Amino acid sequence: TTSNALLTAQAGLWRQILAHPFVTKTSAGTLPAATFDRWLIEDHYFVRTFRVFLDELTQVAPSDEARAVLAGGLAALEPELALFEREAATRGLNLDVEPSPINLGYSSYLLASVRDGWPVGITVLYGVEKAYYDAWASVRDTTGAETPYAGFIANWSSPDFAAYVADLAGLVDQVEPTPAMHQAFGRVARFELAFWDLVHE
Ligand code: MP5
Repeated sequence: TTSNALLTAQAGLWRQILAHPFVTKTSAGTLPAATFDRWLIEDHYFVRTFRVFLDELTQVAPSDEARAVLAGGLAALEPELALFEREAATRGLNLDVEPSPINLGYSSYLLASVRDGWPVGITVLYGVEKAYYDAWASVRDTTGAETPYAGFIANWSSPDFAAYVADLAGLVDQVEPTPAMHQAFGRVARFELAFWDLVHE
């Protein structure tokens, strides 16, 4: 399938995403509080831009089926942003901070990718969500109930999120893979790694 071809072409980077110390330390509860805070602030900006991206991608979606899948993703962002804002308030964090250049680059790339049309845009969406699902699902069953970040891990490794990512793969699979799609998927994989490197360093 097209989704498998995209993943296979990035197998090396994908392994690094799953094994990233940010993921393993979040799961183990050994992530320094300041590292999680940094991620929370950066990712809040990313998710807010992501909401605009989903909205704009919906405008170029080719079918009712695709629009329905994307509407589900948009709806899930409301409780997700509420989770970010609750956690930031609890931790006394100011979310209104200038994002890092890597975050600005990734967020801006999301929006730019829509101009390349549906095949590239849905590839980017699939890559963004698949990276988070695969990373957090890989530690879901070994994360202790006492870990302070369990709610975040659950958000991206739940059966509902798994079904959404499978629906996105189904939409990608309706398109024949192109070099532009492979390029976009590789960009997402590199941005994901750079984002975690940035907050983890
Ligand atoms: C996601 C995210 C998952 N929150 N942050 C990054 C850097 N990549 C992917 O996207 P969403 O919208 O939270 O499901």
